[in-house]
Amino acid sequence: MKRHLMAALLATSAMATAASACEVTLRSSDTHPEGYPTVVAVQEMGKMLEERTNGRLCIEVFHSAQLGQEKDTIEQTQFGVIDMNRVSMGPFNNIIEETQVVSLPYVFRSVEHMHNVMDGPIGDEILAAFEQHDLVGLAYFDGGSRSFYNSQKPITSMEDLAGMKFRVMQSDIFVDMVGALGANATPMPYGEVYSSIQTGVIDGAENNWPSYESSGHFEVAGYYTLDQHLIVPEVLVMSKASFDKLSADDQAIVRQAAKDAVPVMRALWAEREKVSEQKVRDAGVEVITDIDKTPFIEAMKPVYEKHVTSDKLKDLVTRIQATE
Ligand code: BDP
Repeated sequence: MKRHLMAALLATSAMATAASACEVTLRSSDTHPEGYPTVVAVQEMGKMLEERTNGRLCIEVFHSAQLGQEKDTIEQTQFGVIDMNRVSMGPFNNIIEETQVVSLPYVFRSVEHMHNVMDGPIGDEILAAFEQHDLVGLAYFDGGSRSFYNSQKPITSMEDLAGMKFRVMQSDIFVDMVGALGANATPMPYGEVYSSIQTGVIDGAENNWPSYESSGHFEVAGYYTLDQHLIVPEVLVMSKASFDKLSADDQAIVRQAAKDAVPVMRALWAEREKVSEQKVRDAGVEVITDIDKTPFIEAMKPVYEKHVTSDKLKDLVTRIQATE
């Protein structure tokens, strides 16, 4: 934490001189590299802000985990050291109860179903839950669907996963999800996954096409099985401390610009999924598409039983499942 805090503070002072054209430059964190859909979408949001506030507000995106790994940057955003953060909902699970329901395996039937839920009242309700945790939920971004990849062998059924070691995002739900499939989960920061696969500390991980490609994980884990166990939305949040410093007018402009960045992000995402898939296929990755998801879905029962216990979460899950 301390090291990251230092890095963030140094970046802050560097920004103060570099972005002198803007009255306030909001520092936004992203683990992904320059050109990744989430990074570009927040940069586009920044352009909207600058235009709509006549240069009063700008955004600088610190991509490629320059400000640290997600668990730490989330803390820093809660403290107001970082102004904005684009993160998967997964790392929020252990902090904000409501985010757990959208991180449950197979809770969404499709990306379209996820959009319908997140674009409606349930999505708004979950965004509002961030406020009790020193964060302002601004908008949801796409994260496609996540599937397992590994360095050892083609996985064609649940049985093939037995005893294998997979990295998961730092959330108890994902640890239990992997356990319920008969494999072992190792929660670790995204930035450590490449070398951990390379050195054999883990056999693989799980992610969507763009992350599998941009992280280079496909270079060290050449078997990708499209079991699509998770469709976890991503979220753009702002530090409540930073948000509260803005005038009511500027707060409204920030909220609107975030919403307006969503269609930009979705278009970029759809395109990048295809490009990333092609790139890893061209690199010779073995992609297993013929997989029966039914046993995977059935194996998730104990995960739901363990994690969906409060009335609030039960109600949310029921409403998600009832959404078209
Ligand atoms: C990517 C998400 C990113 C997560 C990463 C992970 O966009 O927010 O950090 O997965 O697996 O798909 O940690």
